[in-house]
Amino acid sequence: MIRLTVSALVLALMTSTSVQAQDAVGAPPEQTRFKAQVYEPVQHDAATTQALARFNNDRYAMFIHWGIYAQAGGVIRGKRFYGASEWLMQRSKTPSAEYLALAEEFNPVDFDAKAWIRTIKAAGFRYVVITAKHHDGFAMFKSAASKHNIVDGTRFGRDPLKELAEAAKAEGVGLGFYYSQYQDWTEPNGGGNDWEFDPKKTDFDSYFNTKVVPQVTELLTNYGPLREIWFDTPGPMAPEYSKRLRELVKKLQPDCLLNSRIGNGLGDYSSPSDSEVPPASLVHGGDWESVFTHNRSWGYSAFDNDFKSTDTLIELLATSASRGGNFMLNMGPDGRGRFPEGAQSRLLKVGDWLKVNGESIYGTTRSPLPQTPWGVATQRGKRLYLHVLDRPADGVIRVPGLTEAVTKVTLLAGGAALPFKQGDGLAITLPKDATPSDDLVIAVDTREPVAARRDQGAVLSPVYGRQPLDVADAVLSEGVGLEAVKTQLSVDDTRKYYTVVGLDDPAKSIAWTVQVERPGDYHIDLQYSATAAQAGREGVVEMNDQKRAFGVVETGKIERRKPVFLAFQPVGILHFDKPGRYTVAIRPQTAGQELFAIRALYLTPAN
Ligand code: H79
Repeated sequence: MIRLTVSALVLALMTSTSVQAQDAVGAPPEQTRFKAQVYEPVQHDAATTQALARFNNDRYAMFIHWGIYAQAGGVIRGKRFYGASEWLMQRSKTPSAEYLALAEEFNPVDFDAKAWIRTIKAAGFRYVVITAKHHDGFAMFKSAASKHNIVDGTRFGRDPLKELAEAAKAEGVGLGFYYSQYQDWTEPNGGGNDWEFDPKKTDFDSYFNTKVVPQVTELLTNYGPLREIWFDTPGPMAPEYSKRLRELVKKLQPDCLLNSRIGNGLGDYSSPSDSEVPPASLVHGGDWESVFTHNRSWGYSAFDNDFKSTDTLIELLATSASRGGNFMLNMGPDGRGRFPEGAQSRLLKVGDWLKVNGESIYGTTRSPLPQTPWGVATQRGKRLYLHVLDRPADGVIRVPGLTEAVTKVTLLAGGAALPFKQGDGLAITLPKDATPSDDLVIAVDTREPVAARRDQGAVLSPVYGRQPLDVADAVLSEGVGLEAVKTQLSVDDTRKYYTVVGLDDPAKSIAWTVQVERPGDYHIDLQYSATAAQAGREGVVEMNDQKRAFGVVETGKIERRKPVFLAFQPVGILHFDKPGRYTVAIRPQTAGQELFAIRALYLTPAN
């Protein structure tokens, strides 16, 4: 099971999936670091506020990437392109006429809207967002604005979005559409196709008026009420276009939500980077929806069966909910209109888990607790849900500092009461026969709602392994700032993590509070990257009067679209002589260069 804190990111460096949309178009090619986004509550009009209440109640959504790229499945002219199959045309620099020939073969005779919606419902998804038009410009719906649409341009001749809208409505599943509003590779005036069209001659205004406006109007007029329009890659699109799009959508359907990728700060809710759940410490409220794809491609890829396990999906869902956000999971149906078996079987298992444990996800609010080593929490009034993702060796789940009177503790699955003690916090004993692979959910009922205590610091205990302290969770002294870095995992797959800038003087530091459960020793390891100029810089890890000095080694530069190499450097041992709260800090020993680009400090029991 992958923890979503830093340990997951470490694993992700070698294994995982995704791409970052915001900088797909428009970001300077040399940019390697990005502003860290903070999630804050925002004021909205009444219709939007109401729609967001439902959005936050839903928590779990299905994302579907389906287009004529599914027919190719990642292969063109006999050559395989790894990763995002919906980018096939761009990756292979195929001219429009040749790419659009895929439409002549595309005939998804196995498409069955009712069966799709049945699966979506059984899998526990509350709404579904499907690609109406991706960057390739081919519309998966009947459109008068472009002949490149599934009804007029394929022998299939049906409108799958219409059929899906009807089936979704009948089953009470919400519907939304993905629409690529800037990139359109088969339109000479659309964005993104520099292999065929001269960007200097692109008349974006004409494209916007003759295709985007009419198609978005069709989508909001012909398919009933929509939950959201999911725009993507605004690139360099001017604010007036985002504004016009927003006004158009809200005029036609005032309660249709818009994601932040409409561009220019005009969305109703935030879309973090593709495949990112924001760090808990950066979420101060607000509305957001994380998107992940089940394997490594968003569209169907014939040679990608790397589907995330059921446990990982539940963990992503629970972690998003614990931070107050939605989890939208993508899958790419194939050229015949079938959900890949490897995806479907796992999705249905998540659905089975939700049938028993859905109460801990739907309609919950974010965790009031600080980082806990056993997993994450969600809340509903006077009930707290503890998602046990990593079972402690001694089978005791501790919630330090929980002072509200606990009336009852039960296992959500089956409802068995669990023994607990309340003193200095809450300690719950897990049943011995619990299956290790389950995401066990424990319901804790309290007399008063558990109050927010997110700043109490991470828990250190010898019953857990290594405890990551992420820089996103650190207290930064004045002059030190948080930034995001992207590391390339594979050809088209990046992962975001955080680092700090400005750590260049002994007066500056980054620090974490930790809550020590039992006295003991902990090994320190530092995870960072450093350039040749930073090699040999000296720093110190401090805790009270214990100081552990270290020297920095070179790992290499952070370069766009390349893997970032990270040192994992042992520094020494810290001794905590009694239970309680401690501050662990890092500072440079001398003024000069930045010390390093640190990502996390790890503390590992060292008895
Ligand atoms: O729709 C899915 C992606 O196709 C879309 N967002 C999700 C939801 C997306 N658009 N842009 N990006 C993701 C980021 C693009 C990254 C790129 Fe590349 C890196 C473009 C060119 C280099 C990856 C690798 C895609 C083509 C090659």
